[in-house]
Amino acid sequence: MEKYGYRFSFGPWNIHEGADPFGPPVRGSQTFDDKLGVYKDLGFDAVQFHDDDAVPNLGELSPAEIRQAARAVRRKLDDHGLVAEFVAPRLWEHPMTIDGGYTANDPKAREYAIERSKRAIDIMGELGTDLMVLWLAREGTYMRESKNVVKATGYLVEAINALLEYGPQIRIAIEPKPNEPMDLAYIPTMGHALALGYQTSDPARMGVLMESAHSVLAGLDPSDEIGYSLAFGKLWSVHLNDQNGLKFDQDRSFGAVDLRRAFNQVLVLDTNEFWKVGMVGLDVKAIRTQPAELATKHLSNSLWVFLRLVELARSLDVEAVTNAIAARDYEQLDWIILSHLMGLD
Ligand code: XUL
Ligand code: MN
Repeated sequence: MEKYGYRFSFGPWNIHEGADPFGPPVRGSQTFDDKLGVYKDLGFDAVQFHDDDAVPNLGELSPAEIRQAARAVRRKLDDHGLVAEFVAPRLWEHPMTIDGGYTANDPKAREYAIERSKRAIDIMGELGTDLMVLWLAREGTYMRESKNVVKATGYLVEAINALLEYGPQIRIAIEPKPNEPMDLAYIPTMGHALALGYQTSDPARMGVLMESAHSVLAGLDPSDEIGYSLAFGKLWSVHLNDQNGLKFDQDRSFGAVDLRRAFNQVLVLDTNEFWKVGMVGLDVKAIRTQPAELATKHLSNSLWVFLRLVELARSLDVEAVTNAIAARDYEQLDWIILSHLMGLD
């Protein structure tokens, strides 16, 4: 399989039992070891982790025991020829994070969130990755008057500064999302995430991860969100997927809803040589109707769509595009793109 220098990743949560807020699991669980076994077969190179994907019972373990457990996971990765791309502290399930982690009103909850994130940095060290992803899931409100946004923004900067100090080698990529699980999130877009990074004690170690579905939920164009962060040299990872309008976060297969929107994401990544900078993460979920034995097609389909769109990006008639732009004939430009995607040129 020609991968054009790209490396691909996904997280164990992307092979999923199919539960949603309205119904129970519909497929059997696969163990972490089972999941590791399919990465290479599907064409993937790297694993994305939440802290407790690597060390499931981390709440009951000492820092030294957490490190030891993470070392065992590293050996499994080595055995499969895989690497860890990033670790993300899961700050949205524990009772201490009901009202948020870093921005909770309760100082004990804020302390919990920072301490737990430090354990995630320990795990990163053992797994051999310098990248932490922060999806700021509950950093926002259900009830706007319940928190003070100026204070909360300060808490976010303080928490990130504490992590940058604890892990002097780490880089942090913020993954913005405008809503879900919160009604309104504090860091909904790439612009918010970038600005927050520049307010921290070490902006050079602060970047972003763009997820297509999250951009669509924010009413924005994912390729513009990618391009904006690339312009600052800050796009360190992506979660490509697709999203049908302003609904729940669907995590559909890449390109499944809007192939042209997917093409434009690949075009901006590829023309800016993203393969030299970061991995292509596919944060996709199999739809609930898939049986367990067919619940990895969303991953392989997404990867193949990405690679085919790289080919289409590279075979685009650049001269025809340039001429159409020069003549301000954007209907012709429209046709060049559509006919290329349909294989008519
Ligand atoms: C949530 C989301 C998460 C993060 C990882 O919508 O995308 O899976 O990507 O914590
Ligand atoms: Mn994601």
